[in-house]
Amino acid sequence: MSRKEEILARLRDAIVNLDYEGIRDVAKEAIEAGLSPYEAIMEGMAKGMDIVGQKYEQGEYFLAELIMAGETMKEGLSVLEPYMKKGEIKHIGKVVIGTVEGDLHDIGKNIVITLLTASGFEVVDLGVDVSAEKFVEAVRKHKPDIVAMSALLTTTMVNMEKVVKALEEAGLRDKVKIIVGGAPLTEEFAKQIGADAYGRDAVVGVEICRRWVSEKG
Ligand code: B1M
Repeated sequence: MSRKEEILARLRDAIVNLDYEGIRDVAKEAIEAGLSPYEAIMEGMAKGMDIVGQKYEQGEYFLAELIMAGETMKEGLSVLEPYMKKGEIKHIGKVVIGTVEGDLHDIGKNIVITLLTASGFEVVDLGVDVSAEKFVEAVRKHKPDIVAMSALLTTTMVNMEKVVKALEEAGLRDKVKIIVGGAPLTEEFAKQIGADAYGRDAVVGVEICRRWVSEKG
């Protein structure tokens, strides 16, 4: 196993083992060893989150462990995020983003925000449990190029369609591109609800957003 693989495995394990105290040191080590913060997040910590989800499904972990895993991930991110920020940034576009109504998961959304910001986007974060009305209000107020939505529950992903419909009813649908993301989603689902794209992960999502603003010119 290479040094890089070893550190990625330790980042993954820190999440799986809910090592809130230890993850900061592993994250620092990752940076010192020359790993990019992106790969530390996507190839290390996010892989650990998948395993935590499986353990929860299998009844080995419970809600308390999910909460602790979330907090451990945030702790690791707090070390890595400063290395992703650029100095003076000229904004290339504006994104309004939120986790949809009924859904409190925000780790994936926050990673997307970090990557968008690092890529030069101005981001308006509406937070979690965001209603269709709030999305519409934010589009009116901030006039973004892109609306991004996140959902982690099969019971809340349906609320994404409500946002698309509400934007249509408000006459704002053709003013923005819409991208959706989150573990239970698929490309097909995104098409079905009338979104313009599905972000399989944060990196792909941000690439799509970059392409859209560069096409716009
Ligand atoms: Co929850 N939870 N949870 N949870 N939780 C899941 C989602 C679940 C799959 C676990 C499981 O059963 N295996 C399951 C959903 C089952 C289902 O719907 N079919 C579940 C459940 C059931 C629940 C509760 C109902 C549990 C309960 O109360 N009994 C409850 C619901 C609360 C609510 O929202 N109303 C709940 C609560 C929680 C916590 C609060 C404890 C905590 C969240 C903490 C937080 O977010 N601040 C939590 C956690 C941590 C998880 C798991 C373990 C991890 C989620 C995560 O952060 N993943 C999760 C299992 C899993 O997903 N494997 C689970 C890491 C993150 C980086 O990935 O968010 O997918 P993700 O984001 C990715 C991509 O999807 C994409 O980019 C990100 C980075 O690559 N992406 C976008 C996301 N949004 C995007 C937007 C874009 C582009 C890309 O636009 C540009």
